[in-house]
Amino acid sequence: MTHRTPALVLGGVAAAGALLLAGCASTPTTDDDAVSIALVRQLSSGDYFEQWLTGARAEADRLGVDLDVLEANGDDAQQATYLESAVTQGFDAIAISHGFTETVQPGVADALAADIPVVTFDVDSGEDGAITVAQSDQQLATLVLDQLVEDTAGEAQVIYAYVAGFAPLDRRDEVWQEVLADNPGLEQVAQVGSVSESTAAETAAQVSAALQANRGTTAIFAPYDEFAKGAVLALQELGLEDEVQVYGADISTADIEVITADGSPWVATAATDPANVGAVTIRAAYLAATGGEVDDTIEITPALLTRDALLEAGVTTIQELTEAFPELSTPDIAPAD
Ligand code: SR1
Repeated sequence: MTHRTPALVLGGVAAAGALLLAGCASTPTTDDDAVSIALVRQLSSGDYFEQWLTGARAEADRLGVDLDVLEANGDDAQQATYLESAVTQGFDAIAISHGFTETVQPGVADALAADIPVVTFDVDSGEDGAITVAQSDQQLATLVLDQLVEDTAGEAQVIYAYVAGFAPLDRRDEVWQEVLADNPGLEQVAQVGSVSESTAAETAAQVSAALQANRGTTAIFAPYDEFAKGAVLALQELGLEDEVQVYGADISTADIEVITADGSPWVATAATDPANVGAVTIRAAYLAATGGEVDDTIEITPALLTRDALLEAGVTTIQELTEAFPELSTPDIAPAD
């Protein structure tokens, strides 16, 4: 299905964006002719979110968009406040990354009632009128879990990292539950996980405790790169890198370094290019704000990246990765000039 909103009188609404947002660190909009987009994020720390924002900013620059980034840093009430503030100020479009339905639904409903298009990434707004962007989380989990099942012949004691309530993690969890049901030789011996400003460190402590309580562990399913990095840290601390393998999600230059390091237990990840996903989200918001055509639902296909494949390709950075795996760039999704 395709979404089309009436073209806006851009100068008038952009002027409203020139107001300072109370209490936020955004740059006021100054170009009256530019399309203004507010990007309201729940989460910002970690490689994934940093790279995503780099891609979003670069795409906004390319399109001449005035982008105001409102970072809630994990504070849900703050995210709701920023969202309502963006509605009041009359941005031409609002993009939202992560969060929870109960946090964002009122603001999204208000934005849509004010004819401000909304693009959500990785959060269910509970509102039909919003354009949704997601990685194909089901495919992402399937790719990496197929690898786990192949490597272990379906026989493994697995520590699982998961925090319920985050839309992408919940979608990946559905696949994990199916894989567990289909492979009776797989046993989940512990569940760990924490999403915070220091996810990797907290996950490392939890994985370390779980490993010591479950000496027969042979695999860790950690479908978020901060979880996977935490799992690797725990294995290194306990000297278990040769006995337990990590199956993760996401990719970054820092992740590539961890995966390709000598003796790394992180043997596979499934990922999109986060910068590309940020760029797609901004293009969707831009098209919606300017009366362009954009699909109501956008899904970005991930690729399986094994440690062996990264080593064979000689990839050491995300830039080299996107050259070696060109399918990670998707300029044809929501194209805009
Ligand atoms: C807490 S949610 C973390 C996930 O959000 C994005 O979808 C990334 O893929 C990451 O794994």
